[in-house]
Amino acid sequence: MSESITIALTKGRILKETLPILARAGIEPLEDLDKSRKLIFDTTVNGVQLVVIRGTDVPTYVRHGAAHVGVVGKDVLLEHGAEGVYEPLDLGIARCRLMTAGPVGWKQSGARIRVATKFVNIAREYFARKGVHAELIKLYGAMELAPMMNLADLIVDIVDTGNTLRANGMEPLEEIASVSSRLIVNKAAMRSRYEGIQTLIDKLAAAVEEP
Ligand code: PRT
Ligand code: MG
Repeated sequence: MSESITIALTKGRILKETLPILARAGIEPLEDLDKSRKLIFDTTVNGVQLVVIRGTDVPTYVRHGAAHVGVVGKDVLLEHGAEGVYEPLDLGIARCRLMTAGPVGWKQSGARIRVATKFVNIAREYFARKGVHAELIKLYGAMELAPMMNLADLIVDIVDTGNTLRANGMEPLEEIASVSSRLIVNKAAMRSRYEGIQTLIDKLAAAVEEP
């Protein structure tokens, strides 16, 4: 590839599922990501670099062109916006659902409900669309604790198996969105590095199709 391409990866569970797809596309980090404290990695492909950062920072790096391409959960794109980036490929990994959840058997009594979540934008839009008057309480983690502590009536959170909810006396209620990880691309880079980036998209698309 003539021009370098920097790929911003979401650390954590998405990274674990992204690396095999990259490997099938012929891109492997030259060092073990888990054993290194570095954040930038060269790869087996000359000119292709990986950076490993928090999911919520991935759209920011890609929007500003600091990274040309990124891998991030759809939940992050829905919550923080996807301006300035294309979303050309669903990688089909880290699948889960954004849902409302509440204590088992919970029924709305008053006119308004209190909702604890880290997805305040998604939740605000969801309840507004339903015409439900919801007071949103922003949390940064352990949403399932909020109803038990009488901080909130409901939560909006990511659900996969439902085990976390069940372990805390809660049940999933309504699905807001189905989530998987997406490839995003900086809009200007898509033009200026068209060949390299389109080749990368094609290789990743083929790698996703592989069983
Ligand atoms: O560390 P940070 O604050 O950034 O977030 P995090 O710890 O939630 O990150 P991480 O590594 O878990 O990855 C988050 C991304 O993975 C999300 O943006 C989603 O796109 C995707 N993903 C897929 C999930 C899950 N599945 C998931 N199950 N993210 C979180 N969970 C959590 C959920 O928050 C809940 O606590 O797992 C619990 C529910 O799982 P079940 O199986 O008990 O229902
Ligand atoms: Mg984490």
